[in-house]
Amino acid sequence: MENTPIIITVAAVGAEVLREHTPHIPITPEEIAEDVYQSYLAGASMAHLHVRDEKGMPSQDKDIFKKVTELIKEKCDIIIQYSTGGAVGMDIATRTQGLVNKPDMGTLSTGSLNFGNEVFMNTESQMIEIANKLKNYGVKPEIEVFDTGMIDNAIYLLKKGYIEAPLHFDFVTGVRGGVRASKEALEYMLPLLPENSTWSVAGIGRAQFEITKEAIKLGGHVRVGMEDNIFLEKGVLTPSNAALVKKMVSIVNELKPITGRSVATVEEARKILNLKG
Ligand code: KMH
Ligand code: ZN
Repeated sequence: MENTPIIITVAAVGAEVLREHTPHIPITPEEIAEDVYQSYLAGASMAHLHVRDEKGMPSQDKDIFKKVTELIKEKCDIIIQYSTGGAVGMDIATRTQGLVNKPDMGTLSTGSLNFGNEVFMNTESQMIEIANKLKNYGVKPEIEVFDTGMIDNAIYLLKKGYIEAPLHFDFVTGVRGGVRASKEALEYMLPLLPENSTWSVAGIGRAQFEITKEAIKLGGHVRVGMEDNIFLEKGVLTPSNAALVKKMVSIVNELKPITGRSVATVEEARKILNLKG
């Protein structure tokens, strides 16, 4: 689609960033919901959600997910996407328990990767287990690609019927040991995607705004948020996720004379992603 509106996803929390890294990371259900709402007002049409326990540590508790989802839905109709990745070391049952709440989307990482000194594990049988759960609950997957070979694993799952086209991919670029946050890497991966796929790009740390600019020019969608990057500028912690979304919106608008693309509304995003209204 020419001039396809740009879906901005806000990845507000993640599993790795703690209060000791930034005092601004939202932790409680109320804090997460409010920052997601402010991000929606700024231009985000999808929320990639992780949740935290009362101590601020990563959790995949289905009741906390439910609470956060209800609080967000009281405020706005942003597309809700749950992480099934959780934090490294969690088992699949723990990671996927929230799907019972039937969010609009859920992530599906199609391969394993080093995360520092640990491994984010997604073996073939684990991927299939997550894909089956997504299917059973009627939740559309977002395929998380941390490295190039993970595209082929997604194609394998598609051919075997565990997931259905059209697929939506998110390239999480710039994790050390995974695919680089570079235009060249995107140009290598894009032709590998199955026909009619949609895709977005996330960049870790400083790469967040550099690589999302490239994604916009190449026709993709973007993800920003404190899960991936806690800085608004060099050395300046972002006061909120909404501030990162606002910065992304200003980049979209700066590039508009070249791309003709605007920020997608929730309605437009649902249409692009083939999601029910
Ligand atoms: N926290 C990472 C280990 C996802 O949300 O699906 C996994 C992750 C991917 O964040
Ligand atoms: Zn995540």
